[in-house]
Amino acid sequence: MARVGIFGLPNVGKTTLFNALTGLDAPTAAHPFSTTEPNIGVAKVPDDRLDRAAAVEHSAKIVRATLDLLDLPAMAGQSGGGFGGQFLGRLREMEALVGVLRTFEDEAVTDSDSGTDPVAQAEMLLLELTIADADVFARRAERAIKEAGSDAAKKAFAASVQRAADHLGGGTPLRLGSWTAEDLAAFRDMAPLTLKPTVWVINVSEGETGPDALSEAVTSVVPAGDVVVTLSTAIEEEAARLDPADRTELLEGLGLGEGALATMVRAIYAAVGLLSFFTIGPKEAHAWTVSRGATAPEAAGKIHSDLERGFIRAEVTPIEAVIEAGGWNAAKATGRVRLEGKDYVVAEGDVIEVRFSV
Ligand SMILES: Nc1nc2c(ncn2[C@@H]2O[C@H](COP(=O)(O)OP(=O)(O)OP(=O)(O)O)[C@@H](O)[C@H]2O)c(=O)[nH]1
Ligand SMILES: [Mg+2]
Repeated sequence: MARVGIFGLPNVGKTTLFNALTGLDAPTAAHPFSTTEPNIGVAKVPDDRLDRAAAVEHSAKIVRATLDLLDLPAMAGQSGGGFGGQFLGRLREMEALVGVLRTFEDEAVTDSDSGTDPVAQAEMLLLELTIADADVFARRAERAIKEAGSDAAKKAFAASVQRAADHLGGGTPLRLGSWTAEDLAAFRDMAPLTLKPTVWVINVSEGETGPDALSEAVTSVVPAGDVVVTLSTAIEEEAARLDPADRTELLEGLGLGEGALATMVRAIYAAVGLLSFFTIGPKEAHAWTVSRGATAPEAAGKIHSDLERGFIRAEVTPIEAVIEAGGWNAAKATGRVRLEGKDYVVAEGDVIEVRFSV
């Protein structure tokens, strides 16, 4: 399962986002540095395809995919107070990061540590992560060079780490470099923050969907490939507390569709190389998680080891086909379900029924 760390400047809505994603009630406050210890929780991955498929199939239960979330105390703000890099080590354990950028204005919630310019915040946060990596790599390079002696492999390792240290020392995140497989293997132990896939959340005022210009501006200062999502954490938290029908009404009433959290979580999934496939039946509609490139038997193994061991074939169709047809059996009856063998590579959104024999 993927672990995702939320970071940002003080009072920008990190814990509000964490609550929206987990349904938990971690304390939030109008004063900066209100989070003093990391919050840990599990986010159910919102996916309205699963809800719609469960509705047509009359599934008794819905089981969602999950992400492990960590909400950290704020990084040092412009006033220089706070925790600084103290908690950055915790981010190294994560597979992906979510950087929260504040644009919402609220007199009751001081922005003296962050400002409301998302571009400035993104640049500041990137620089902090880059400096933290630079520090770790510079120290490791020094030690590696000393230890290498005349050992060719150790010398190559030291050279890789030194190149990364120089790159970082110039203020550039590692994901803006080109690295060989050997380089990346050498970096692995340092778990560099600036190599982690990052999703940037622009936290806008309630009722705003946020001008596209803002997200374009942020996109232009973060490394290519990072995803930028605009949402209001306050609205999303409120929506997350409602039951599904009321939530849909609130979000659709605001023109937000299934809500930006779904978009954000799917972006995280894609960034860390995960995808969802489904099993849909009267008992339950179930979302499962596999790595991109997983074969049908590997996917079957997520459901039960017997299904992988005794895998014969899989019946497969996109979840949209199940929804459109009005259920799995109807999809089959209209010829939309195909048979796939053991080499089939699972696609995002597949509904799968495994034929097996043990
Ligand atoms: N008006 C408005 N207030 C918000 C929004 N998001 C969060 N807040 C408020 O801003 C304050 C700070 O939110 P938190 O979620 O505690 O922010 P944080 O980034 O976790 O703060 P620290 O942990 O102290 O760094 C709280 O009073 C929230 O209710 C928003 O979109 N609009
Ligand atoms: Mg907080």
